[in-house]
Amino acid sequence: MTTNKHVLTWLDEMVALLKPDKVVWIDGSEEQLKALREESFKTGEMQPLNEELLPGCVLHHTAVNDVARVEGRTYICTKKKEDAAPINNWMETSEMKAKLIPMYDGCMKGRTMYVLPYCMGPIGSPFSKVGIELTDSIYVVMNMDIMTRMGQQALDQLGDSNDFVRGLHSKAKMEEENRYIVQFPEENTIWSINSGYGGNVLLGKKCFALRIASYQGLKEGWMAEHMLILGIEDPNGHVEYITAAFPSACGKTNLAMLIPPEVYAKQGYKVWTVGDDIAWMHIGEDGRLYAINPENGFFGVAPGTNEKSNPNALHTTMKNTIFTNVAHNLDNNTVWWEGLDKNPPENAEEWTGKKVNGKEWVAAGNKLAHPNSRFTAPAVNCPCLSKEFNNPNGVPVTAMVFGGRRAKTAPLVFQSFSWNHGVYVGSAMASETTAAAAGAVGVVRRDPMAMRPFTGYNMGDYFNHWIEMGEKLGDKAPKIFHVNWFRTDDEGHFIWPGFGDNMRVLMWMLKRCKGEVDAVETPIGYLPKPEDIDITGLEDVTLDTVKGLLSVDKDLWLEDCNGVEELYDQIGERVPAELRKQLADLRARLSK
Ligand code: GTP
Ligand code: SPV
Ligand code: MN
Repeated sequence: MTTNKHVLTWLDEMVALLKPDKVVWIDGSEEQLKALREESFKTGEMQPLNEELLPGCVLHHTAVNDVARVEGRTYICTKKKEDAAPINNWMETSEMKAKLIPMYDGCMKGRTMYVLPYCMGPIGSPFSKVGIELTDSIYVVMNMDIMTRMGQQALDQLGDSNDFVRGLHSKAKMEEENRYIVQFPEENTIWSINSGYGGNVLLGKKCFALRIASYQGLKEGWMAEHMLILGIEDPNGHVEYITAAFPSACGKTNLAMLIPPEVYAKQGYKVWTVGDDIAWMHIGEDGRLYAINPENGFFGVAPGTNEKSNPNALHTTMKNTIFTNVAHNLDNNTVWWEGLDKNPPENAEEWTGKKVNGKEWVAAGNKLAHPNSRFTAPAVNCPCLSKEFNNPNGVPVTAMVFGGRRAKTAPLVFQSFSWNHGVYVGSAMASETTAAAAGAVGVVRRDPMAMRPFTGYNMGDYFNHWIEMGEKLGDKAPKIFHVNWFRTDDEGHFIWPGFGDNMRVLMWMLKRCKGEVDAVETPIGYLPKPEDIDITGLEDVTLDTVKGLLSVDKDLWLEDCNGVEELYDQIGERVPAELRKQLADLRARLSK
């Protein structure tokens, strides 16, 4: 399929190490994929679902100890410690290789190795990049087919170039204690072993498109961010684009696919999805920032997705979709998850594959689907997919948004005073942890720019890269905002309705960007006047509710500043002086 000698030389080395029985190149053809699906049904790796209700859809269960990203076992390996540490797990490159090579040695004996070329970003885009993943998993091949532009087209995009990411994945013996997800950014290389779960093994996604790409962006002057990309079309057909970084399982897919509330829909506003998880952003010829989505599908959280919260996502999953760790409805061979509807199937298999009476199981407080169960769905299925999805130049970004799950501190929305203040706001992000990563859920941790688990180099250098991008963009830089959909009342209920109604907040942002609305200057940034958030048609939200959502508790904020300082101290001397100054200025404003 290729004469690229860089590819072929590397492949020879890897075959010698892994010793597979058979090597199969994935060309991306329908025929080949069909044969692989059939094989996966035979081995039980995948189960076919109801062809009438869910055409082309399949179900997969992972091992019970392998259901989320494993941040504690994810490493950035560089020659020098200070280039990756201290937020990342670090190990020196050759030391890590010495540790992993014996595990890889012969691990594909008796197995087939798939050689999987893929392109991140639209074919033909100057901003796209190619990777090749070697894997012994059909699940990986089928997922990568949905999530990337896979096969011959990717090799054609690469040509004779040596600029491709070398990805190595083996399920090996699936030993939890020997699970490693390792990035070598200085060598464009990813090694993943002993896992079969999404973010650990679909190497084009977090490993390449964020960890490796963030490092490439540093070297080449662009940005790889954990951000959705959406467009808001006004009644005249003019579209403005917004990107937003929220930590894992904090609402990117939902915001990216939102349905406008009645008050906007009837005026003719529309929302278009460009991406739901990752944005690669370059400065365009006109000096503005342009974003492409490197992915070709959605690897979305299933629980909570329903006809009301996110109908676009639900419809996207109705055909040619892979479901991972959801519940199996055995009556009609379909799928179910918490929050899909109020009728858990009685005749069910819960996510581990165990047969249960679903109604009784759920009534007893158990979950039928794993909280991090996912769908892998093709972007083309999405009813609100942007016409610009394949635009090789991307879309111009008007506003950038940071946000997380904060029960109290952060107000519904505020705007930063400047780009550098916005970088501070991103660096100071904090959120309650979710099921997307192994470990405790609901603990507040600092998650700068939602990139804590995904930055492929020193976090201080990363902050500095943001500041330098702002210098290059000058007055063409997007405006930066912060949101919080997750404030709770005294009983722990979310106060803001969220989901589609989040558009009300986005509309305020766009007005700010166009200079069409005033704001209140506060110590933390510009806040809306409560009456400027349009609550027409909302039943449970009054002007007083909005006032409450916009209130800022100075003592909580001063306490939060201590948390930011701790983070900066942990990162150490590479934290830009500008951000230390932003922190000092914020404290001074809060103490006045
Ligand atoms: P990753 O794919 O892990 O990066 O997650 P994501 O950021 O795309 O998160 P997603 O949109 O899948 O949302 C995760 C969870 O948050 C789901 O259970 C949603 O139902 C819930 N959620 C999303 N948006 C809102 C919102 O506006 N309000 C509330 N209360 N919950 C929300
Ligand atoms: C996330 O955890 O942010 C995800 C899912 O988008 S995974 O691909 O597993 O990283
Ligand atoms: Mn994500």
